[in-house]
This record gives sequence, structure tokens and C-alpha cells, in this order.
Amino acid sequence: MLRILTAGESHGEALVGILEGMPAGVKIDNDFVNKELQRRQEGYGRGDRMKIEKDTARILSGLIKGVTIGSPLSILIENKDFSMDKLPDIKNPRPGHADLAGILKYGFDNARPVLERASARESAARVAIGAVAKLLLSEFNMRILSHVVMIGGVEAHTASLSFDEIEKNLSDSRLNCADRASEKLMIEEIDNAREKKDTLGGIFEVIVEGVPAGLGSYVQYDRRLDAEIARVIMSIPAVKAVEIGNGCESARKLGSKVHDEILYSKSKGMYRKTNNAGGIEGGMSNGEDIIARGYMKPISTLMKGLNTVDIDTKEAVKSATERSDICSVPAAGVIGEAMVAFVLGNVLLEKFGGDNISDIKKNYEAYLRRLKV
Ligand code: EPS
Repeated sequence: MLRILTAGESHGEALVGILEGMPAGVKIDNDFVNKELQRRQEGYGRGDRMKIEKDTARILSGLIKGVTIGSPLSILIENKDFSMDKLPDIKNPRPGHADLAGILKYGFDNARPVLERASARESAARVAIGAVAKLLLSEFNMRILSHVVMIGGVEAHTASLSFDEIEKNLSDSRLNCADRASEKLMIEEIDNAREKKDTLGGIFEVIVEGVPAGLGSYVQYDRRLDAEIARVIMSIPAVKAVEIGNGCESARKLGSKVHDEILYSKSKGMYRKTNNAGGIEGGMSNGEDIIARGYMKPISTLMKGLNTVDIDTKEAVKSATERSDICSVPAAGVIGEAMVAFVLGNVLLEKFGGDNISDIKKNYEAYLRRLKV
């Protein structure tokens, strides 16, 4: 239904994203797309590159007077730091980065051509496309946010907060964290890591509210919604694990403590008191909020370097450093939102049709009426 492609290098001329499959008739707010790009650049612990770039999207195709026409959207984000041809060769690959495996795979004599594309800079194009997918979801009253739930071993205590409370707490946060007391400690951990010329990972959580039951399917392995969400979150640079709902903890518990018991009331219909499943059962949305977490390893460019080997001389050396983020978990969360919005947009169009937004809305409303019976 929806397809994405991105192109562009970290220090090339520009990043480009293409989104195919958007129905006709959706108003695209360019300011919203730019705000999403800005959110990706924020967060305490970001490096000096973010001082250079001020990412803005130019939508080159697929719109007339700001409204989609069913043809592919292409989005361009210029790199202010366009310097790729002048940048030095990198002979000392960074452990944890794509450098070494990329050199071996493509037969390069240095890591520059690898890191230029493997860099998380590419994710700016995905965030721009994801912003468009978010606008599609908003036509169906779905809302999506991400927040940081752990950095440097410091956990945010947000389990008792509603979607609205989390969103409210994020508005003036420096780390996109809804627990101000924990955020303070996380910032201290980032400062400690900076002082030690080290880096930190963490965990972000994506929550989607207003998802109807029945998106995705159990009938085939590659139509399972949780599998698709896991795939796209795992595709975010530095993410090494994905959790849906309380997946990790659930593995240790009795079934009676895990499964979200089904209740009924006339006003609410079928509902649950708990959401350990993270809104997905049998590969389908079940009507509760969708909750997915991405576990991010620390950034692999450490200012103090790590032990590695010069690919020409084979001598032991320290790994490459130019500049680096200390921690970019808040940014990874914004990318997570974009990717989950893309997946939900896809299953939404799969179920309710594509092409024209009014047709899709009619199908959607008829389905909601059936669910209420
Ligand atoms: C990034 C741009 C990069 C890095 C970072 C993320 O810019 P530069 O390499 O010019 O400093 O700040 O890239 C990585 C974490 C990475 O592994 O390459 C961005 O736009 O997000």
C-alpha cells in the first residue's frame, strides 16, 4: 500500500525521501513536517552537527495546492554540511558502527563511503515521510507520541500516566521525557558520559492512541502488525531490541498475570483494564493503545576512541572520531514515531482501501459502526 525509499548521504548534497501510495485528498501541512524534522534534531546530548543543520523539507511532487493527488510524494532536505568529496578517508573502523562490515562487503579501501550512508542522518528523510503518514492517521483521529523511558540506567516512572498526561509533560522537556525528576538524573548521566568522552544508549517508547481493532492480520506471518512494527523499529540505527507492550517482563510471569482480561459495559463495549499486550493480539490491533519500545545501544563514535585495527597496516589503533552525539535516544523516538506511523498508515489503507480519502473514511466509519453492534 504505502512504500518508502530514501536516498542521500550524511555529507552529500541532500537527503531525499519518496512516499508512494498516499491517497488523494489529504492536506499536507509543510510546517508540521518541518516541526517533526526539528524534533528529530533536539534532545540534550546531541552533537555539533545539529548546530550546523536546520532541517527543512521541500516537497517536490505529489501535491497540488498542498493537497495530495495520489502520485508519489518526493521530499528533499538539503545538507548544510555538504562536504563529502573533501572529507578524509577513514582507515580505523569504529567498533559498533557499519564501518568494517561495509568495507568488507563493498570492497572499499576506507570507511567513508560506508558511514556516509549508514549514518543516522538518513533518518531525517524517514521522519519527513513519517510526518506525512502521521497526517494521514490524524484524518482517522489517531494520535502518536514517543517519549524517553530510560537513559544511562535511569528509568522514567510513567506507567500511571495517560496519553494526554505524557504529552503534556513532554512539552517543555529537554530529553522528551515525561518524568521530570528522572530526566534530571538522565541529564547528569549524559554529562558524566560526555566528561568521560563516552556515549549512552537508552529506551524510547512509542504510543499510538485511537487505533481501531482489526488492523494487521494473523492469517500470514508477514501480515502480523507486531512483526511489522518490530521490523521498522529495529531498522532505526543503533536499535538492538524491540518490545511490544510488556513483552520482556511477560516472559517471566504467569499467564494469569499477563493477559489483559476482557470486560464489557454498555457505554464502552468490550474493553480491558490493563494493556500488557501493547494493543496487539494475534498480530492485530485490539483497540487498546499500541505501545512499542526501542532499545538503543550507545552511539558507536566515542570521542576517546575504541581499540580497532588500521585496515591497511593492520596495526592496533584507536577508532575514528570527528564529532559525535553523546546520546540520541530522544531523536530515535521521533524516528520510531515516523516508522510506526508509516506501518499503521499501511495497514489502514490495506483494510479500508486507498486512492481517495473520502472513500476510505466512508469505509472506516462503516466498519466502526459494525464494531459497535
Ligand atoms: C546525525 C548526523 C551525523 C551524526 C549522527 C547523527 O552527523 P556528523 O556525522 O556529521 O556529525 O551526528 O550520526 C550517527 C550517530 C552515526 O552513527 O553516524 C543525524 O542527523 O542524526
